[in-house]
Amino acid sequence: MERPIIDEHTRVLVMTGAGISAESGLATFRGAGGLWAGQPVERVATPEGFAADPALVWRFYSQRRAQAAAAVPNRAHRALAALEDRLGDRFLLATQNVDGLHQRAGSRRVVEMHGSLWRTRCAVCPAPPFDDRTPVEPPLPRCTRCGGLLRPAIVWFGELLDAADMRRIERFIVGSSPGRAPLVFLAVGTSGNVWPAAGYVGMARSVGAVTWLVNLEAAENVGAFDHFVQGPAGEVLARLLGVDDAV
Ligand code: BJW
Ligand code: ZN
Repeated sequence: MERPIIDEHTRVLVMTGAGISAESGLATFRGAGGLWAGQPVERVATPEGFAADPALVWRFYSQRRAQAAAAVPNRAHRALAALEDRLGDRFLLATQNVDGLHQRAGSRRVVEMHGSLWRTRCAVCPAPPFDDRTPVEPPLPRCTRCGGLLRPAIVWFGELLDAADMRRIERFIVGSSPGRAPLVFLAVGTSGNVWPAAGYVGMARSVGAVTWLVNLEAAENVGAFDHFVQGPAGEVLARLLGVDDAV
């Protein structure tokens, strides 16, 4: 079977989405049985939705906190942690996921592009986000600095991603150049629907990266990839990355 060529010069940028946590029992967003099936996403994944009904949004995220706390990392998370052990600073993992399962599998060079389920911040003032694992119920918690409502530290639709996070990903990409430090771009378990995440494959190609997609079905941006391996992330990554981890 064909595999990405990863030698002592190769740098690897991995982009993961909800599909990588599916084998840990966490629901993906889109499609039948997804988190958004039967629910308009604007109600729970936009600042306007939070302003309209903060208790509903907190209920949704409190359930997600409980589900993610009960989940354990799977083979796919572990395969990427093992790859990072091998590559060190030649590895970066950009995840759209907010569940923290990559870190629990041992990944350290992780950019959480869409924030984290495990942090809370003020919806009004720039008080720094803080670690928070508790489910939230009414009366909803308020900021000790300004009295505004607290909210999950998640990037919702229409909100800017953290500029430092984006710079870190872009620097990693431009740190490679054709013929010098070859770059492999590997996307796993993502629908390729949401920007800017869906656009990084194009940026990687522009510096000569070889691009791979591992997904259960063809992603929206599948045409931007050199290789598409269809299948469940755990099994496919173990094969592609040569990790012998059948547990
Ligand atoms: C498996 C599997 C298994 C299942 N193995 N695979 C440019 C063009 C067009 C629009 C825009 C644009 N730039 C910005 C926008 C607007 C917007 C956007 O992208 N809209 C699109 C929907 C069109 N983007 C934004 O608003 C972003 N902000 C921004 O760019 O600011 C500047 C700006 C603002 C406004 C206008 C213009 C510029 C912010 C995006 C934040 C997204 N946040 C969310 C919600 C977080 C809340 C939460 O976690 O609760 O993040 S959206 C949701 O989608 C979540 C996910 O991280 C994200 C991606 O989803 P993902 O991971 O792809 O999951 P699924 O469920 O869609 O797919 C799973 C896949 O796995 C499937 O394909 C399965 O087949 C597969 N699979 N089992 C392998 N076992
Ligand atoms: Zn505040």
